[in-house]
Amino acid sequence: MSRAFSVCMRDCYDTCSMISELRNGRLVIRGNPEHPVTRGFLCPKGALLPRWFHSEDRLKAPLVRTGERGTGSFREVSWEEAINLVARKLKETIEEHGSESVLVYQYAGDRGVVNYYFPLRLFHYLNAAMLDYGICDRAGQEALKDVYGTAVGMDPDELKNQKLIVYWGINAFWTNLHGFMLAKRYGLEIWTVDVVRTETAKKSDRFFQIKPDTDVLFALAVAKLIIENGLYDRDFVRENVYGFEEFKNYVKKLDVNYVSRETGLSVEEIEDFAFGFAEKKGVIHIGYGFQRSLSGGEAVRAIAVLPALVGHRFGFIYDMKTIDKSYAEGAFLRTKPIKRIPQMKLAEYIERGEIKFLYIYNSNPLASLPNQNRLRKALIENDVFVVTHDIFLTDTALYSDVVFPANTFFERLDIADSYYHRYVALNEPVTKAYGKSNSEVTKLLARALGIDNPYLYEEDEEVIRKVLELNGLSFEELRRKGFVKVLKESGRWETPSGKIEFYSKRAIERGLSPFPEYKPPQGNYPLRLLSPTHRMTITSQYHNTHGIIDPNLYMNPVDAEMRGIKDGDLVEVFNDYGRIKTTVRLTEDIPRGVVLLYKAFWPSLLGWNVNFLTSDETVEKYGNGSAYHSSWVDVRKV
Ligand SMILES: Nc1nc2c(c(=O)[nH]1)N[C@H]1C(S)=C(S)[C@@H](COP(=O)(O)OP(=O)(O)OC[C@H]3O[C@@H](n4cnc5c(=O)[nH]c(N)nc54)[C@H](O)[C@@H]3O)O[C@H]1N2
Ligand SMILES: Nc1nc2c(c(=O)[nH]1)N[C@H]1C(S)=C(S)[C@@H](COP(=O)(O)OP(=O)(O)OC[C@H]3O[C@@H](n4cnc5c(=O)[nH]c(N)nc54)[C@H](O)[C@@H]3O)O[C@H]1N2
Ligand SMILES: [Mo]
Repeated sequence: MSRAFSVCMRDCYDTCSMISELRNGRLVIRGNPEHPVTRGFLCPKGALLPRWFHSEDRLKAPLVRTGERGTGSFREVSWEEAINLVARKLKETIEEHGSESVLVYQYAGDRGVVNYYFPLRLFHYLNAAMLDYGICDRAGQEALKDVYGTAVGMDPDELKNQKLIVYWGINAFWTNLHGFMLAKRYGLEIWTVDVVRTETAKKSDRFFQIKPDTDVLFALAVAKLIIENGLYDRDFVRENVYGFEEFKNYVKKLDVNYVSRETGLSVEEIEDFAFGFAEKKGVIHIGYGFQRSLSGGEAVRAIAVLPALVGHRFGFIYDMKTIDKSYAEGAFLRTKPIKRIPQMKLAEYIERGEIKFLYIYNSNPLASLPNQNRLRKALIENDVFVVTHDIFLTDTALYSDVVFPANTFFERLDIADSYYHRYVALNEPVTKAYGKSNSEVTKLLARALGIDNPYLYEEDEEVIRKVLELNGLSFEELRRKGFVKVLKESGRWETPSGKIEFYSKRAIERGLSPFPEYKPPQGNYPLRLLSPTHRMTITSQYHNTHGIIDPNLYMNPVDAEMRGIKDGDLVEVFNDYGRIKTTVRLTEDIPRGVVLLYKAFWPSLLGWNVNFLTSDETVEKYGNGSAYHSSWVDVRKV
């Protein structure tokens, strides 16, 4: 195979279309210049994909544990032995503890439609337990459904008709570079609302530096000023908004001086935001990052109101469900209802003895889940058989009984859509190196289990063709260009009233107030610990291959001085979940009362990562969404 279309399959907004080839045995990649959003340039971490692909560290043979869990004692075995062992254990577990004691844990380590979904067919067939996803964007999903009935917002191609975009709690220059460049290219004014003066903030026309967890107040105050100054779109609101009068009365009570004190924004800044946003009819890219806190859901509900006030039907960007992928997943193979286990409660369910067999792929929970001390203890102390399918010997693999080597997306056929834009892209194999794809392993397991259902043996290309066909798309067109845009009607508001609900009936049904509510953040340690993304990584990926790891604690100089800490000092960061030691970097980009450690390198590299300190509380009313940012710590010099 010489030239091929590839897709960067990372858990990333952009889902870049690329052109790949093998030259003298080395992988060479470049951006596909035809792709309207990703436009032929790669982000700095994507450009290093060949290094990841050729990494010497890639797993080459299946492993079976021989010593204590987590110590890395394994022996290499044949595929046949590994598959038979896993199949036998799976059978025994189901016979002894029932099919719901088997949990398949997967996430977006690779976003290929086949590679992501196909293994679920086997676990549906077995009636196994599955995740109720809560690690990433859940609270915001629930919040937007309360207001719009859906979390699917604007097609970013429509940015060309806009004047102002607000990046609210998203570091787009690092996490959605092509989106940021699109906004620039279309000449939009760019504002950022963040706690930290991020690269996005520095590159914005305006930056609103807000105190953590106070976004709900800020957004409500902006709404109040827009309404009370008559700057909202009266016709649009009259026709399309449910509960406007009630909402107006609700925000009337809000004292803007109080909002200013709580948020740390001056009254003038709040007014500037309100008046400018109304005048330019702003749209908002609502970040995934900032909603991972105890107040994230309430904040997203409040923010969601603003674009509607100025007349947008769907003036927010959050999620995009371009194609229906349910055929690939095959829930129709199930004969019992699904037992869903909240993703964030993995440790708790293991402790309770409800999970006896854990099958993990496309994810590295022993780096990415919070409260790692608890999770690791749960795995060591309870009787649970763990199988991990990964490209590398991650921490999760280290804690497993059997490890299957995975191949990469450069080695197989697949397609992917994006959660940001409306293009579906083709991924063709370029070459073969090590390991097997997720669907290959699924088929081997099904065979070893003696299952003869044809859906478990469907060829990848067949699955792809069928998914495309069900979505009215042609494989041939995809083959010609490498991508295809999915045109969709602008959606309807799937709320109980059929309108945009400023007074949310769904929220009431879920036991919440019809309006977003503010609760002052509270912690039992003085410093708020944020753990956002790093420019060069994807959560736990690439630290081992791109040679970049930033373990520094970032801190405001005033907080440091109070503790006798100087730039470069070795410090201990601690709370009730754990303690870690690292060097400190002082910067005024971080406000007082906040410290920052980037998420979430392999703990096996340095003996820790930020998730030894993060809170495993979940936001129950918002789908048990994660609350990483609602973690509190103190710091002392060592
Ligand atoms: N380079 C890179 N790109 C990535 C990833 C990566 O690891 N690295 N991860 C991918 C994944 S899985 C996801 S979900 C997305 C996430 O993409 P983003 O949403 O951009 O991610 P974060 O950096 O987690 O969070 C964004 C910002 O929220 C801010 N923040 C924290 N608390 C608050 C608050 O209370 N209010 C406000 N207004 N802001 C707050 C943080 O300071 C941070 O700058 O990125 C994807 N892309
Ligand atoms: N402290 C803190 N922690 C966080 C966050 C935070 O903001 N702060 N963010 C959270 C968020 S938003 C998310 S989405 C999660 C993400 O957390 P995870 O779901 O754990 O994602 P990754 O760390 O990207 O790990 C994906 C794994 O899949 C493997 N993989 C890649 N391709 C393939 C393949 O083709 N087949 C197989 N079998 N494996 C493959 C990779 O090698 C990697 O080990 O992390 C969460 N963790
Ligand atoms: Mo995420």
